[in-house]
Amino acid sequence: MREVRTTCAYCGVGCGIRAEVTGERSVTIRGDAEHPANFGKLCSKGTHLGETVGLDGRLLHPMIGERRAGWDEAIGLVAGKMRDCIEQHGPDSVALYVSGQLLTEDYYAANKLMKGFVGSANIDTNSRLCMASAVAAHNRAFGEDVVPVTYQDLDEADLILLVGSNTAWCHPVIWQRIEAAREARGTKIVVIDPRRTETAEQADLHVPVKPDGDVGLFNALLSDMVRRGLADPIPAMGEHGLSPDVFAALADLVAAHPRMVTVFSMGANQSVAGSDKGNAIINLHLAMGRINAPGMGPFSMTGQPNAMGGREVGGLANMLACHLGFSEAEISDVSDFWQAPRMCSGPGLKAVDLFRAVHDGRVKFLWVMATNPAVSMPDAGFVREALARCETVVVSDVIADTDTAKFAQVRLPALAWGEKDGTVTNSERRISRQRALFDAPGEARSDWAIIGEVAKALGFAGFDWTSAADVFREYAAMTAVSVKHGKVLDLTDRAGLSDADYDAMEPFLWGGRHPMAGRAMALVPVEPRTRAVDPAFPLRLNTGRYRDQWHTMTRTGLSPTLAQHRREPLLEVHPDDAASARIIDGTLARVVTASGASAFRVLVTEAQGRGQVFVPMHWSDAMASGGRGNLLPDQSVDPVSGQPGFKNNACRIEPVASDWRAFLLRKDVIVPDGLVWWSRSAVAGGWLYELAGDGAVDADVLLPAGERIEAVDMARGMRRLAVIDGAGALSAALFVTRTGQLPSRDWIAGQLGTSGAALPELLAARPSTPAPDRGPVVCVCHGIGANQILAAAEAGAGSVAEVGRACGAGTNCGSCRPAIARLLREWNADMTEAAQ
Ligand SMILES: Nc1nc2c(c(=O)[nH]1)N[C@H]1C(S)=C(S)[C@@H](COP(=O)(O)OP(=O)(O)OC[C@H]3O[C@@H](n4cnc5c(=O)[nH]c(N)nc54)[C@H](O)[C@@H]3O)O[C@H]1N2
Ligand SMILES: Nc1nc2c(c(=O)[nH]1)N[C@H]1C(S)=C(S)[C@@H](COP(=O)(O)OP(=O)(O)OC[C@H]3O[C@@H](n4cnc5c(=O)[nH]c(N)nc54)[C@H](O)[C@@H]3O)O[C@H]1N2
Ligand code: SF4
Ligand SMILES: [Mo]
Repeated sequence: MREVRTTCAYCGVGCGIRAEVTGERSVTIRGDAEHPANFGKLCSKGTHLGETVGLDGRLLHPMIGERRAGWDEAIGLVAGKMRDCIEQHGPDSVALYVSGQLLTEDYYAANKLMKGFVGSANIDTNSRLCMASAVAAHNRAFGEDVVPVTYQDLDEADLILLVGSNTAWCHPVIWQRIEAAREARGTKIVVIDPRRTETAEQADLHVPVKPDGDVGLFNALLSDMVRRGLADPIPAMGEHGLSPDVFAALADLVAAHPRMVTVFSMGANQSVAGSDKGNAIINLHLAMGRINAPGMGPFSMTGQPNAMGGREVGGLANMLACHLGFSEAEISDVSDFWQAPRMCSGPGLKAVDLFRAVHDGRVKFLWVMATNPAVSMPDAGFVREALARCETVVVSDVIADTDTAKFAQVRLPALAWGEKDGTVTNSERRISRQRALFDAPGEARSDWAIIGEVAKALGFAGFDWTSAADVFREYAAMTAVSVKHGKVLDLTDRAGLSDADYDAMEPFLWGGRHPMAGRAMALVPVEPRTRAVDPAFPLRLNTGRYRDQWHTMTRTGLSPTLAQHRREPLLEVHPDDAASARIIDGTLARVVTASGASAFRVLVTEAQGRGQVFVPMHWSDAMASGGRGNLLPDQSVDPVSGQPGFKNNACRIEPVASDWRAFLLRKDVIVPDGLVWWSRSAVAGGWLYELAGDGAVDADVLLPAGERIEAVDMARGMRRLAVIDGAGALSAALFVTRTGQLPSRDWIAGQLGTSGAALPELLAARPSTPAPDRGPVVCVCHGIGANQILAAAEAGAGSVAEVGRACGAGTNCGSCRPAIARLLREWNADMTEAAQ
């Protein structure tokens, strides 16, 4: 057994992990108590990382079409296609689309190749979909893309405004840190979000801003503070549309608490007014002098583990490396540093424009690294068309069959988390090491090394690094150029690190706690804008994330534990809107926009505002026939940042009918054909499929070969089939109903691959002496259901901590604590009602 200190694979909190390697591909994960980002805590995704390090579905060899190829051939082909394109159509016919899930070293290498050697800035990143608006706001206000606070300011704040952030689900360890501040110093928490999320439920005040109403709201707050004599007088056009009580409560809190941090995330950035939202927030802090001191400042939180690192090394098409822009002096200094033979001369295409250029043939060679644009780009149908038309698509990924990889002529196997080595920068500018736990599987290589090989095959000098440390030293040395141009980003003291120093490098902050102190900062006047309303699409479509899934599910989708939180993609809709569209909770419904349509399972909930619906972004062709959130948003972007407006699109909803519903358990992955709908989720030892179809049910197609037992339950309109293998174990089951309810899947899913149960039990989908129904799983770490939590409440547990002591729920990673709090609140409300 070996212990390795590394950093979590997922979000921008950047939690430190102590990984105990227990076998060839197995690992026990614990939080690193010494890491300043998390002090030992991890959320559900980090805690269950060990379930995603197996080799199932991995891309382990270079592939040309469906043929396995050697590295030399694959690199030769990629370099050859690139060279042909550059020679025949110029450097701008080549593009790279990269990702905040690359390490800084990978990102640095990709950016150097494109901007200094291919001679085009056509390299953009999925951070365009994520952080571009915050980057633009920082550049406009601070002259550099710098986050002016650290996590410690959250500990020391008296008021925290969370704008467009479902922190409890998407940055759970930050959420726990905020809750600790509330505990320690009574910090007030405000959530500004059109939806009543689990985060909003925990707040002191939920401000249900209308979609994209943030600029108006922050301008109105600023005017109110000027009126109170608390802010420098500047005219700011504001309008908020909130009830006067809610606005007054918010304004009073803001007025009363100078130590205020405003955290903003995708509800701010992913908007056609994203940059203006960022500046409206920063303006309030600047005008009130609430910046550059403990416990105060605007805080754009990053999403991906290395979104920040990518920004440092110039992953965005409109930046050079090291926070530099495209002035003549900057271009020439970067060119000198790289000894670049063919330096680009200006910004390249931003993601949405880049895929337009692929679509219309201006870009003929596209290399996609560590991102899945066929799923995650807006108007994904258009993006798929673009990929299908492109002459050469190269995909570097860790998974063999992503939706994007289907369009690739060449697939290159990259090292995954747990195998790769390098650095990431988190939301607070803290650089940490990711360290390898396992040997490289198959022929997989690190992304920087693959890029280096292609560069060398093209005859370029300056890519013969032999380790991640080599690349890091070069990047650190290059920050001398940013310093020369007056930037804060400065890693020059690390340029001479030895390999051993790099291996042992402890997490560190660049820029210190308040890097903007003493530097020039600017108010940027911004005004609210409105989008036109189309009567054919009367509802507003909002999209976002689930607590236990990561993006396009290529990795979290493999975890049976994480699947329990939400097994299917849901359309969340207010009861009034559901009633007008004749849509019933638990059935299927379609969301239709001008760009596309997709079907979801319906969840009717008052947490959703009237006139607004919400769907997740996670599901792909690999996981479901419907639930494809990204077929829906259009291509409109923020004019300054180029970031898509993912959170506010016009739509309508309509019911989806089917003759029958079913669930299917199998050990293997299938793609059921010709159904109205299907989706799959991981269970121990296999997959649980939810199905809906018309006409006859073809059990022979759905079930694998084997001894079959069957029962027909006329009373419930149900047909039940189980397949038993030679050893007597359950290898598949299919339960179909035309009119009634299907039984709970929990117990029977647990029987897959095991042989303990009697046949009548399998056909009943429950044991002969049923255990009490635990209800939907709330605590995934301990497998505790809602009914068990309610039982604890009934037995006297009055707080989340007491529930934990009674049944263990919420005592491991803590990601489910907001859900437990909600159950307790509902239970208390029911009791009060019953008593009246
Ligand atoms: N579990 C999980 N965690 C993740 C990720 C994941 O995939 N899964 N991804 C990571 C990444 S890359 C990112 S970028 C972050 C994203 O983290 P978040 O930004 O917290 O996540 P989202 O769910 O995209 O959106 C946040 C909220 O914005 C709200 N919103 C929508 N429109 C508006 C508006 O007009 N104004 C305001 N004020 N709010 C609005 C939505 O209702 C939603 O609740 O999460 C990171 N962490
Ligand atoms: N509707 C809607 N759409 C959205 C959003 C939204 O809120 N709403 N959010 C947007 C945001 S903020 C983001 S960040 C994007 C995320 O969208 P994507 O970047 O497309 O999402 P991922 O599924 O994380 O894709 C990462 C890919 O890289 C692979 N991978 C993992 N590690 C490595 C590695 O080390 N090397 C290589 N080469 N590959 C690797 C994974 O298998 C996976 O295929 O989605 C955006 N799309
Ligand atoms: S909050 Fe969760 S997903 Fe994010 S870095 Fe920490 S453990 Fe990983
Ligand atoms: Mo993101």
